[in-house]
Amino acid sequence: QGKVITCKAAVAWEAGKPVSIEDITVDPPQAGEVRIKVLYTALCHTDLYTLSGDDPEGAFPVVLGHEGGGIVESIGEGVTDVKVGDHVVPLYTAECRECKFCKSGKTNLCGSVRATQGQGQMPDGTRRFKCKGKELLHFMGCSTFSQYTVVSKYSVVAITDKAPLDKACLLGCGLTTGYGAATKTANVQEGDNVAIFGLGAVGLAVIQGCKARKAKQIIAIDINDGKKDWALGMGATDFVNPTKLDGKSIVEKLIEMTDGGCEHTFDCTGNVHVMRQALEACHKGWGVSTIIGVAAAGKEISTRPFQLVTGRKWQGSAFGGVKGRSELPGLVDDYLAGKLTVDDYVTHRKAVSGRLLSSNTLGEEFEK
Ligand code: NAD
Ligand code: DAO
Ligand code: ZN
Repeated sequence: QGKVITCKAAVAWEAGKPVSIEDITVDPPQAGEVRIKVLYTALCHTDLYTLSGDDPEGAFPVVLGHEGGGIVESIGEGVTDVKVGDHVVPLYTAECRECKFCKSGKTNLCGSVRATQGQGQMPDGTRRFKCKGKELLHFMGCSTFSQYTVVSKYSVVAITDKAPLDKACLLGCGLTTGYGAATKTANVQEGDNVAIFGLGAVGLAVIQGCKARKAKQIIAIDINDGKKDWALGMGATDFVNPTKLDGKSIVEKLIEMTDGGCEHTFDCTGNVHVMRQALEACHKGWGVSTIIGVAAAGKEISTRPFQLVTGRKWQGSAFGGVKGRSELPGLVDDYLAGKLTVDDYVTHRKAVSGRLLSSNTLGEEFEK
């Protein structure tokens, strides 16, 4: 039986308050669990959304964070796929290879730890973090805002130690989500015309996926002109700001640019009105729109059913349709082979007790 570890963590005590760096204890991994020394973590909107209190399912106190990179410190009984010293990325989309979902061959969703993960617990219904006499909840099966964390053996994947973990951590969410949505969920084909709404980390990674598939027109859309150079740098062929179209709608503009509409569109904004635009900018008869953005609680999408009757399709994608334990190492290989840009997404870096937090475009908000 391993020892309890005392370390630093960014604890979210209550909704709407900044996280505070605290000394916490992290219990040893139980059967089927892995304790990870977290070396790097990035920051995603979902962490901030939960911290804000706007997520009705958010519970406190909690250790947030789900885009991490670290080294296995110890393992519980029955853990065979990772060993002490392995470089790993925690997975908020688990892969057990045994449940109905995993065995279906139709989805990357997994049912194994779903219920307990949503409640901030380990799969046995208990927790491993304590601070000031209180137990802290886990988050998305990862809790990477801590120097040590404990995850299910189904929620972690070993990657080559040749990949720098301050970059590989970004594959734990945004990049894999966007790249996989284009290459797996949508399965963009050579010559397709595509449009990407919203150019954060996710949208930029969709662009990379479409470029890898040799899409013809890759039209990047954002209300922020500052995203234009980012998008063109990742492989977009055009940039459109929908607020600067002199009365023309973005749907009309895209239909005009692509001679009838796009083969594929992607929502990477989480805005339900944008989701509708993305669907309606699809080509009649065969265009497919993939929703990646997560809308705020209670929001609903709408369109005229005739849009679907006339052959446009609406679908969604979680974690890019990627099965983490089976497929994430391949994406790391693509990164090391220069096929997938990752380094450019690190825009801010912050050290916590000598360890670096690498982060994406939200870095400044985190530092507040
Ligand atoms: P981000 O905030 O960094 O990027 C969103 C971009 O959308 C911004 O550049 C913003 O200017 C742009 N935007 C906002 N309104 C717009 C509009 N009306 N038209 C065009 N562009 C608009 O976000 P991100 O980190 O890239 O994440 C994107 C979305 O994906 C979020 O909703 C996030 O929750 C979701 N997400 C989903 C998954 C999944 O598995 N499905 C995983 C990770 C993130
Ligand atoms: O299986 O019911 C389930 C939950 C799957 C989780 C999918 C998460 C997609 C969005 C995550 C937000 C970004 C981190
Ligand atoms: Zn499963």
